[in-house]
Amino acid sequence: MNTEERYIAAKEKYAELGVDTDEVLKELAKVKISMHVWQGDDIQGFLNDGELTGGISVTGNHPGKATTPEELRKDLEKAYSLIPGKHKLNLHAVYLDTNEQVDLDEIEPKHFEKWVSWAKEQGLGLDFNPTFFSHPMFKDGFTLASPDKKVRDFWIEHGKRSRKIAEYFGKELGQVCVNNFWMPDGYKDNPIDRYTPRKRLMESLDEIFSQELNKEYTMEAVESKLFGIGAEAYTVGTHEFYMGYGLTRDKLICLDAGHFHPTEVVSNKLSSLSLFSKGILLHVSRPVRWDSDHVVIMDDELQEIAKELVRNDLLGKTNIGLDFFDATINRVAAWAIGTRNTLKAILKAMLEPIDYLKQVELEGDFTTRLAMTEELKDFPFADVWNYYCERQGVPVGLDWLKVAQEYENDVLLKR
Ligand code: RNT
Ligand code: ZN
Repeated sequence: MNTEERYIAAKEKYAELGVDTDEVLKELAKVKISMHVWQGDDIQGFLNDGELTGGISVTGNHPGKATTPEELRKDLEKAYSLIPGKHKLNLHAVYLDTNEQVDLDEIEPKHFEKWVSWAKEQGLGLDFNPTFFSHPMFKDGFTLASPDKKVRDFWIEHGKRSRKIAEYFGKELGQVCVNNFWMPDGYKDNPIDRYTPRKRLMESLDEIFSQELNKEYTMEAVESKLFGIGAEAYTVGTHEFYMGYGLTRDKLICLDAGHFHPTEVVSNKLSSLSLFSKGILLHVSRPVRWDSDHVVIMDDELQEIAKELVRNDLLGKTNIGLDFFDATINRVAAWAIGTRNTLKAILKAMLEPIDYLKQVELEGDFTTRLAMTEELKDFPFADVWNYYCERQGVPVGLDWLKVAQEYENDVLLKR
């Protein structure tokens, strides 16, 4: 049987449950994933060749890493060619593309013009992140919450400038640019004063956000974290801090799947958060024992996140971003695996007879609920996925790996 014949058989099987696979594929085509630029070069960027510092680290040295914006864009094009649908790219401030020598407190939209024209050419949207790490002004583990006003002012200026760039992206590309704020501020060991740094962070953020920007162009998100390398005992921007901050300041809350206690899951937070927040930003990641940012695989939590988004009709108010970085494998393949898995999990969630399952739950028929959700695990969702890939003109099944390997031999290994 070819891909289409398999699809037709799968379509019949899902139709028995009342699920219309053609409709599902139309819905899936509307889902945009914001693919993160930083998987392409291990969060190096082009501002300096400094070491990665500030609560994040990348391990591995697979050959062929992009070292110029041109190389990185070529790699991204290859990755997008392996992923069905039209998506977004998530940039970080250190990925500026300019010959000018500018520091983070001097960046302007013009330093990102080349990314914008490339995004237009590729039909991609853009998201953005100010970079509050890997910089000499990251002093004693602090940026916006620093006790030193000079340090705070440097980063406040950077934050303000990042907003202008995000606004420019949104205006140019005709789709909202989500600008996400994460900073690693914290102490390695137990602090005496947990309160004052948080107050400083709140005040710094308020200053950054003091100017109103057009929400059709850009929206801001704030990302919490339980701990980071070097900030194990105390991280200023915890979940509670940003729940309070985001909800009172009309910001999106960013939930990174790796930023919580090891048995705490973001999937269980989405329904609550959605009752109170205007929108959500997800950093889909995979923590292995800690915030390790492994490539996203089709594990239980990924499927649970997808089910929450689909069952609760949250796709419209959720911005789905990815956040992982593995330098031990082909970086283009890493993008392809993580992004395809995220889409595939959403498809799988869309293929459930949701109304029926909600009904049996309401009626207290927990036996049917369990029997059916278990049986659904064996349904032929991969046949639907493969057909979707074929229709979208991207490789079916494992065929994408050959393309990535050829690219590695022809391009990456020659760098
Ligand atoms: C770090 C945060 C943050 C970064 C990116 C590069 O723990 O998850 O989102 O990964 O800003
Ligand atoms: Zn993140």
